[in-house]
Amino acid sequence: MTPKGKVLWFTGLSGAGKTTIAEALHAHLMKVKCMAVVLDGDLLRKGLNTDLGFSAADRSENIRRIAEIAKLLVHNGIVCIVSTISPYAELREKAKEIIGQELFSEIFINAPLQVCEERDVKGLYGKARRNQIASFTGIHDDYMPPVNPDLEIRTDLLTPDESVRKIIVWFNNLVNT
Ligand code: GGZ
Repeated sequence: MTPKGKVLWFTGLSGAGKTTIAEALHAHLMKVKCMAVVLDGDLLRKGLNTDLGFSAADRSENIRRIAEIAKLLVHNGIVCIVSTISPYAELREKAKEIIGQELFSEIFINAPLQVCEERDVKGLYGKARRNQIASFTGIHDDYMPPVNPDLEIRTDLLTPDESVRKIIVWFNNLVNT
């Protein structure tokens, strides 16, 4: 039987809008009776992944664990909206391998670093610039943008509402073809 679930893997810089869009998309899917969960990197790091930091090895383990959870959920017919920076292409490839290519879509939540830094919703970029946070993505650590994402959302050009609507249109097309 083909599972009805899908994994929508959001990748993007801190402050690009991943969490905001993930939550709004989740609310929409639940409203239309589509069972969905959000797996948010920042929240998981406060519980399941509290032992992990931001070295390359720890980011890799973080993504591996999140991909394994998404795999379990998606095989139960659940739409998983994963919201993590997942900064390196190889990490996202590994997640795709774990989950299975046919169930995995990569969605690039894209805003230029300068815009994310100006937003600085949590004050993390300021701390990173003052070296109060080490290995911060975009400042001391690389973010490799997806080369060929399934969908790109430019949050510097679209409102949050427009961003979510664009994903919904794309998602409806994905599940109905
Ligand atoms: C990147 C950091 C860091 C460093 C703390 N680098 O925007 P946020 O705050 O709410 O989400 C970010 C979160 C990153 O967790 P992920 O699991 O998404 O990262 S990864 O995919 O790279 O494993 C950010 C906060 O944690 N944060 N320190 N040094 N983001």
